[in-house]
Amino acid sequence: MRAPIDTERLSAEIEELARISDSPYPSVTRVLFTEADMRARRWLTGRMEDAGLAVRVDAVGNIFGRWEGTDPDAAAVATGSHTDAIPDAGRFDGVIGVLGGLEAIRALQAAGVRPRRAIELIMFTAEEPTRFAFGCLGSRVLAGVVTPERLERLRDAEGRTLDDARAQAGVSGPIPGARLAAGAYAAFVELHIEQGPELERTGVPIGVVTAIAAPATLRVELTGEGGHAGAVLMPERHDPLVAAAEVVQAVDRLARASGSPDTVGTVGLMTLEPGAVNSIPRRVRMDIDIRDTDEARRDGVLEGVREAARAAAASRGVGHSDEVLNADGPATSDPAVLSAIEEACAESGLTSSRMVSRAYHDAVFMARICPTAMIFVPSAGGVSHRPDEYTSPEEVARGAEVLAGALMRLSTRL
Ligand code: HGY
Ligand code: MN
Ligand code: MN
Repeated sequence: MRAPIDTERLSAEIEELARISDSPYPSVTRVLFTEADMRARRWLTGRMEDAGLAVRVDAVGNIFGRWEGTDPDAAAVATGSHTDAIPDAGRFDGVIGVLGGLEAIRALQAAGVRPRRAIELIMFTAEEPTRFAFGCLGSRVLAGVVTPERLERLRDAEGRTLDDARAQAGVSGPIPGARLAAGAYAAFVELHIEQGPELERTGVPIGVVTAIAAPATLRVELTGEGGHAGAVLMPERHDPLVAAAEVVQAVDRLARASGSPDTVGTVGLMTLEPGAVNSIPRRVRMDIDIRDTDEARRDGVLEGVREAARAAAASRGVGHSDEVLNADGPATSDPAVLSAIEEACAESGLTSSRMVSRAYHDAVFMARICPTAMIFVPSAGGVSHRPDEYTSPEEVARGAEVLAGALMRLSTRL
């Protein structure tokens, strides 16, 4: 049974949500609990309610829309993704997993399906690390893999805590209470854009994700005396930005030298103080993203970067501190969920190919608590985290159709 996806409605919703943003269309910026994020959350809640879903919000702001099944004692099947977006990003990342999941549920409803297991649509809080330099915040809490102490240490750029942000958003309750009980879900499937070039290059419409690369974030702080850019002569200088430049080079060099193309290293965020053209920097803070499909290899590069930063600081006579903000294992998909996805592809007459995800997703942490897998659809030019990110309405609809097929199978099987 192929569920009838309403391609126009789904595309119109993606375009409508894209305009709830702190940057002008087609750029999307939607950071945790900002006014744009809150508007998007209200808009989505309305769409979930219009579809007859029972909506709840947990203590960290994850939003759940539940379609009851015929067996109230059976563990639900879940799907979902995120609607938050890093600054100046695209309109499909995360969004197609939330709106595609909503459309899959509506299509199953329209087809007269009565799932045995309830189906829950989840919009996860803060999949992006933008506000608190800690990605997948909502799914980590659901999986119970983050300690209260770690959450208490989170600070945003203005020094506000997660509790400050929750209060600002009207989200309350004890966060440990949001942790899902073991067996809360029978399965989880996430639809997402590939954010890479593989599917477009091969002309395959659906990717079936077998594993998700292991992400890590290292924060390095370098400090120096600073001083007047004209008055302090070069031999007297201890400039942390010059040391930071050596760290940036080390990240690139060590990632390229790992022996595998699956290792990536990026310095995506750097702040310096005081930030005046005629003042020698006093403090530099760098957040460094290091990933690999192989966790041990990732950790080898991570330690190499830490050592390179210590050496650069010593050679430049500047202060050094670092913190591993997160170092997560890779996720492996569940065979039964992979089969449900591939059966749905076959039923829809769509070819598919198995692949790994180089981006991380909430599925990384859902895989800790239930059988999980992902469905990818192509990204034009492999582009993502840019306003020109693009996936056509037909490609998104194919992903939603396969998702509907997989959810139907998973929600009716024992
Ligand atoms: O960075 C990632 O892989 C994801 O897009 N947050
Ligand atoms: Mn992203
Ligand atoms: Mn994403």
